[in-house]
Amino acid sequence: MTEQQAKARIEELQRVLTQYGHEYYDLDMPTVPDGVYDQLMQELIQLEEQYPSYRQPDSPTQRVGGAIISAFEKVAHDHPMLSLGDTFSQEDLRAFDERVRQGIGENFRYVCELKIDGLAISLKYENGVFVQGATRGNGTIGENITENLKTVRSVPLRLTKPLTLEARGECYMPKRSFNKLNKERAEREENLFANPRNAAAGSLRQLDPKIAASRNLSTFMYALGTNGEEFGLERHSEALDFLQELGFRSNDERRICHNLDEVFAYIDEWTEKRPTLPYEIDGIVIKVDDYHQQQELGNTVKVPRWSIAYKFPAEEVVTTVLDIDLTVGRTGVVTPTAVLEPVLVAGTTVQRASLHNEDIIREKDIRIGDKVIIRKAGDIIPEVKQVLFDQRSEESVAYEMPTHCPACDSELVRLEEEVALRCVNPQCFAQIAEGLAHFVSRNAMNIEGCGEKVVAQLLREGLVKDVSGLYDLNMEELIQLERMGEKSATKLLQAIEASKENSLERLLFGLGIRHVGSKAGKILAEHFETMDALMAATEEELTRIFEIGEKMADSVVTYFANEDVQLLLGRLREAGVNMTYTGKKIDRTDIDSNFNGKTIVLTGKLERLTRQDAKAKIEALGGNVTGSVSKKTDLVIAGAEAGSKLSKAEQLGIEVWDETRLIEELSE
Ligand code: 0OW
Repeated sequence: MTEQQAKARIEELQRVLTQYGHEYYDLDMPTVPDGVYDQLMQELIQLEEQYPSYRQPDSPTQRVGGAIISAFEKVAHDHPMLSLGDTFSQEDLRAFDERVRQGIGENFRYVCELKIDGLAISLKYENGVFVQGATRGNGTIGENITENLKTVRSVPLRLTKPLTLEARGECYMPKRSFNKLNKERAEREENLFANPRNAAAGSLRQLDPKIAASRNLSTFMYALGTNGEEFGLERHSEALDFLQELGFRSNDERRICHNLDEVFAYIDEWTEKRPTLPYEIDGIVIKVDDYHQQQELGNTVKVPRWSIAYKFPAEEVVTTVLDIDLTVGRTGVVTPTAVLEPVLVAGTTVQRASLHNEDIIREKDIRIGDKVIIRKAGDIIPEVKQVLFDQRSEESVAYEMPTHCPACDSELVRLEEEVALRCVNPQCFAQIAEGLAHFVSRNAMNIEGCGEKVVAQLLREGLVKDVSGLYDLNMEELIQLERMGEKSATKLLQAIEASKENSLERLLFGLGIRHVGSKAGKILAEHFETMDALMAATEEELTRIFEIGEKMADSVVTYFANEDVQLLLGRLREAGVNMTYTGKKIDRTDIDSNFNGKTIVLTGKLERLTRQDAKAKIEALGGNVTGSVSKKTDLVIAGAEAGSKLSKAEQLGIEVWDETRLIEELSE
């Protein structure tokens, strides 16, 4: 390919991938399969690496997320990023309004905006090109998070005009993305984010931009770094329009208000409509619109005098702790939960609130019978905020955590460095029941008609001892269960039979391997393709997979080393449960490359490519990188100090390339 051809190809790919990206991310209507998008992106990344002078700052490759960094550097803001004074009532707002009148008289107007519940950011542009993104930090010094913000699609990489300016706004996580993220974390038994604000902040503070890229963050911009005089702007409302013209997102719900009554009407309207928004807001921001009047009123060290925030009241209600329930999860963790007198909080009836662990109960001294304040201020999970001690009855006694499992009565243990209490009895009824319920659940083996009640009966009647027992069930046994007629029994048996055809990732997720959620299950299934290959995988091979960390690798190796697990898998295999990956392989037949359709193993140390890059490049050209050398392997790439895999390849007469040959072939 000549340089001219490369230049033309790069421009073509930048245009096409920008269009595909817009369809996928903004319109949610992709017109090409993911595989083709990925392959074209890999081609563009590679061509831009070879011809960096043609890499545009707004190339779609800049959205993917660059190298992992070790820490964020500090950056000083050109002008302090002020925060906002808070008000909580109409009375407070009247006082603010009075102060404004004293300062600038009667002839002014407000702009009201929704107060986005995210993280304040600063975006700097030179001649229209995005050059630096930063957090607000303490208002004077922030953190440089440019690489992470490049992956946020609503952050323009190039403005519609070649201007040099700073824009300020809020980066947030939409509710839908927040719920999806927490669901995935719950499956991996990772702790949940309490609210979208924490999730957005946590995402932007990741040192690996690829993680930020996966979190589907967005922005609403609401100010310029200066007061916009250099652009001839005279009021804040014009600045919001100006930002939109330049390519930023600013919130369309803003409204000009000529007096406090209009402000109160706006607040009432959005107090009502708040739950319908696709993002969290925690109040309303009121600003004097005219820039000169803002300057007349000025700022204190921390906050403007020309703007104020009205915060929605934190939803707090009082109710009674009727009992403290203990649930035993599928991994044996015993979680205390307060059973409450049902009460309405932020639009939902709350009857339970997790008490998390014994330390929390001690710290707040929560007892059965206590009157407590329940809180749900923007946080999704209601929590017991505090006990009303003055209403405590004389005979109430401190709550004692149980010493034995409420389900199987075996002694509870507290593993070192853990706060949680655990039941470690592998035969514990509650754990097996939870495990079985998980196995049949929708995202796992998807066996319909096998709800909690059926599971509990199957265990209690001794019809099932573990998940493989499902495949031995027959009609006679099932119809003796309560509320199980002939029809539902037949449907259940059909669902169990059908589940044998599931692709491997469903089985892996259903087995409930610690830290292996549905996403990790898919990654492992796609990579190893068969249960046997996965069972034989070493920790080193596992951690080489980009998304698999130490913790998960260790948990997988430990799991498959366990005798009982091997017996269980034997019974499942015996029952005819499918143990190979049958998910859709990305169709790459149209790629003309000598990697296409080949099974390739990477071994030893690569000097010029990282292993992830090599894997990505090979896969983009239709190759399939697996972890272990077998008769099925077509090619082994051996870097420095290659070990047993190289010798196995030589024994099996498999073609071996060194890294130089790989790079030559990749740049074909
Ligand atoms: N969160 C918001 C928001 C907004 C700034 C400008 C000068 C002082 C406050 O939606 N719509 N408008 C402003 O105006 N600030 C906002 O959020 C603030 C920024 C710093 C702390 C709050 O998040």
